Formats: sequence, C-alpha cells, structure tokens
Amino acid sequence: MVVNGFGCEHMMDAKRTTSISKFLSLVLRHEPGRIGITLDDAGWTDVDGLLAASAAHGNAFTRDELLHVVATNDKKRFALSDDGTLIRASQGHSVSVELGYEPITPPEVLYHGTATRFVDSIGHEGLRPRERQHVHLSATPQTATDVGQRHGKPIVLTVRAGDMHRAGHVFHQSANGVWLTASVPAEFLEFPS
Ligand code: HQG
Repeated sequence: MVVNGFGCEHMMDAKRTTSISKFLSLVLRHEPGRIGITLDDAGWTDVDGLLAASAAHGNAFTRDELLHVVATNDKKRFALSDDGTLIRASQGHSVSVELGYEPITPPEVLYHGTATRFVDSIGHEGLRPRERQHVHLSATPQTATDVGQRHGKPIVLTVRAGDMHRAGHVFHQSANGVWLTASVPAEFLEFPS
C-alpha cells in the first residue's frame, strides 16, 4: 500500500472509500445513465459492467475496492447478489425500482429526522417522499437526529407507525435496516413541543 508523504494512509483510504461510496449512491440510486449503465426492475446492475463503465467515465476503481466499500460502508448502503455478480443500493432510490422487500409490521413507534425549517410544511402535508421513492423512517431517535442533521438544525418527529399499520399503511424494511413507507399523513405525526 502506498503511504503518502504525510503518513496519513488511513485518512487517504477513508477519503477514497467515501468518494467511491458517494459515486455508487449517485449511479445506483439516481443517475445510472450518467455512466451508461442500466438497472433492472429491482435495481440490480452487473458488477463487471459497473467497473468498466466507471473506468470509462473517469472514475476507475478495482473490484477489491468495490468489495471493500460494500463490506465496510457505515450504513451498509449496497448489497451484492448471492453469486456476487450483481450489485444494487439497498434503499434511497429516486429512479423507479421495485426492491421487493416484503411488507412487515412496524414497531408501534418510529422516528423521522428532519430540519426545523421543514416542520410547518410537514405539519400541513405530512411526510412526502420528495425526490425519493419512499419516506425514510428510523428505529431510534439518535439515527433520526443524524438523518435530520444533513438538512440543517435537526428535529425528530415521532411517527405512530403501529396506528398507521392498523389503518392499512404498508411498511417495508430495507436490507440495511431503514424503514420505508409511501407517505405519512400529518395525523400520525407527533411534533416535539
Ligand atoms: C423533508 C440518508 C417539507 C424530509 C438517510 C427530509 C436516510 C418535507 C427531506 C435517507 C415534507 C427529504 C433519506 C413536506 C418530507 N414538507 N419537507 N411535506 N415531507 N420532507 O434526503 O429522510 O446517507 O430525500 O423531512 O440516512 O432526509 O443517503 O430524505 O428532510 O435514510 O444512505 O424532505 O438518506 O441515507 O430529504 O433521508 P431526503 P431523508 P444515505
């Protein structure tokens, strides 16, 4: 392994890992066409094709680097098929995919982290998936805080998921543990005072 002049091999590695992860999120969730790959109906694409297309578009990385990113990713964002030939993002898509997760009964309460500036609108409209295919919910307030922080001053809303489920709303849980549902009407939300 090459160590740079500053002796910060690990930081360099982390930076490269993050940059590959961001690139994968972009092409596997949002813009596969940017590098000329296609996703199947369930969001899978061929690993060999992804490596070749990434290299052809100035973003070369090796199979080992790809496997390292998949295995060590902080949120386990990507999944490989059992035979290792296909890869997809486990959730977070804006392109239309049918991920095929079974509907499951959620816990009584889930959490949604957002930014304080969105709260008025959410109070009127409930939670909408916006650019994505689902509203993303978290199992713990801490995870929700981390999600909300990405948008600004975080605030955690409590979602009465059990009541939603009994009212007929469908929930899924992604391979990496994120709770997904189509939308959350405001009546099922509790806002901190
Ligand atoms: C907000 C990350 C106004 C919503 C995370 C959120 C997550 C509304 C923003 C995943 C609204 C959408 C998704 C309404 C919703 N009025 N604002 N009616 N309804 N919003 O990024 O949930 O790192 O699309 O509260 O961990 O923040 O990418 O969704 O603030 O799992 O793997 O509109 O992204 O994962 O933002 O995050 P996003 P999100 P990754």
